[in-house]
Amino acid sequence: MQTLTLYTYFRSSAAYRVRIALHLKRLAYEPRYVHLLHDRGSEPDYREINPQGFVPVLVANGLVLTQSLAIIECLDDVCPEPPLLPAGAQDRAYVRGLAQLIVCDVHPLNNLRVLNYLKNVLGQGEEACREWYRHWIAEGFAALERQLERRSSAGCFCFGDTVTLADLCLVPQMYNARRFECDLSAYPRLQAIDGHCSRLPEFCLAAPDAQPDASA
Ligand SMILES: N[C@@H](CCC(=O)N[C@@H](CS)C(=O)NCC(=O)O)C(=O)O
Repeated sequence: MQTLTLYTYFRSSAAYRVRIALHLKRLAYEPRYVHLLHDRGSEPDYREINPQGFVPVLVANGLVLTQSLAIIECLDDVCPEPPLLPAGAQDRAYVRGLAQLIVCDVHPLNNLRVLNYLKNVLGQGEEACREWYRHWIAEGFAALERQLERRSSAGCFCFGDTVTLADLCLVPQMYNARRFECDLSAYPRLQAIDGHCSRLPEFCLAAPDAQPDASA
């Protein structure tokens, strides 16, 4: 991959997943900042780039790639080191299942457009929206914690001793949960994994507060 441009927003957890992958793969990229709260940033018409209006988008050698999991798996295919999925078919499915629990079943319910709809169209107040947010985090995290407990693979990460796709999805969701003051005390495994990941330089470089647009 020669030229990589990432459309990103510091607080976007989907973009955060891709930033971690890019740092783990040691792939340099040019960031383009899309301010989700300010009419999709200064891009002339961001929906020309991504008709959904979401970040992240990765433009790789001129080709527009959307959807964080698709982007990360593409990076993993093209730059296999370090691998973000285990070798065996069943283990790969297991790790993808953990990732999708977050990406498909938790994150979309708490997306900006959903919160805006609750607030602006259905007339829900700030506290009701926060309650909604916390509810879906609690449901998803409880299931994920149980799933990790059941498999109880030794190691510091979601799957054994190496970082996988599941960790790339968990850490940004933990960041979101803290931002919305969710009670995380019932998820000791998730907290421990998040703690291990957050000490790795690649995760630190990708973190929201480390992004130049965090202070814009
Ligand atoms: N399934 C997409 C979700 C992308 C997504 O929801 N991005 C959020 C930021 S984390 C966004 O752009 N939201 C804008 C909105 O909700 O209006 C992915 O994994 O890339």
